[in-house]
Amino acid sequence: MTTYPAFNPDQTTLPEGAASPIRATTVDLRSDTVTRPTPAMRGAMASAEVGDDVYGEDPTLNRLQSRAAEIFGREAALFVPSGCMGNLIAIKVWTRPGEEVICEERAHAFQYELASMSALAGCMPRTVPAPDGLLTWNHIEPLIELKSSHRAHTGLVELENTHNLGGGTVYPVAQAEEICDAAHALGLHVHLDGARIFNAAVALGRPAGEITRKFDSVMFCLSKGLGAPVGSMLVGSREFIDKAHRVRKILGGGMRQAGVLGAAGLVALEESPKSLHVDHQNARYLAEGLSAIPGIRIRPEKVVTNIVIFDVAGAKKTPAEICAALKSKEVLANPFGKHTIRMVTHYDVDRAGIDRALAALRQILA
Ligand code: TLP
Repeated sequence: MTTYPAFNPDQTTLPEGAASPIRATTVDLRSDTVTRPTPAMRGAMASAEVGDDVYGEDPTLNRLQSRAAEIFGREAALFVPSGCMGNLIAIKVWTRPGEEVICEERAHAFQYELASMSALAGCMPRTVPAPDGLLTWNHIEPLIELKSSHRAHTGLVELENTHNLGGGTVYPVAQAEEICDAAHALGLHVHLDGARIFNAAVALGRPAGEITRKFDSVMFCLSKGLGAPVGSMLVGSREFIDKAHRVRKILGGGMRQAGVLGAAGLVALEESPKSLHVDHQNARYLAEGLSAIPGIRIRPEKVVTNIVIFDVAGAKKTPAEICAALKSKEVLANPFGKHTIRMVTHYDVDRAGIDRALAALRQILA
């Protein structure tokens, strides 16, 4: 089974003491998490009406939660500090300690969430590799165990859309729905790590609520391509959200005047999906440019959202060396595997920035 290197943002950050950690001229392609709040978000934050959310009295957060529930066609939603916490809460709500969570081998919840499902929910991941990270029911069915008195029982199925390590790949709706239907027929719940579900929705040309309607719970991030400074959402039934609310508190995620964050989240939710297609166009443009550089291997046609993962096994430098060289040219990217580098497009990087990244790579690999 493949293991993935520790995600090490320090590899590409500037030295301590710098006035601003990232210079305005830097092309930062490490992640869409680096997006800074837009002027509209900052304005909304400054004037947000707030209250104590632990009492359920923050009007801005309540508005954000109602709007998220509405967009996803669900009974309720909950604001959570991070995507990791959102996934963990869902796992804790749907499972009991000692159960297994079936997920793809490169799932974020398995690779990059510090084994929280084991440490804090008492669950064991049961993983299976799938092409481009996209599971089918045929991958999942043989892993399900519901009766044995020897083996751990399946507690939950978890999918990821878009699939980060798969390269921002998108589930065909019918494939995801078949999994949900088949799991439900066995009495199993299905949680979606939809950190970038709006990217998937834009790529499919269908509303986020429609492509996720069969999942029992969905987590999506406001703080990635949507650009909010902090926060993710869980959506689901009233009963699920009531339980999630308690688990959030257990995990220390009860917040007070969180409306200042929610205000940015509301702008992110309403405005940002409209321009994600530009990030996708830039990602494809980047992938096409990369495919013409000797030593780099990538299939541009596979890049359908904002994540670009390319293979540098054919270059004479390691991913870490290449990223260090890029950094000296004020282009930031993350090594993302033994032979791979990841670049993620977002609204803080324009076409000229992509051209700079491509020119820097051409020089480094020449
Ligand atoms: N992903 C981050 C890193 O952790 C790798 C990134 O830069 O892409 N699900 C998925 C699919 C994610 O990509 C991430 C973050 C999360 C969950 C966790 O979200 P946060 O960072 O808000 O806890």
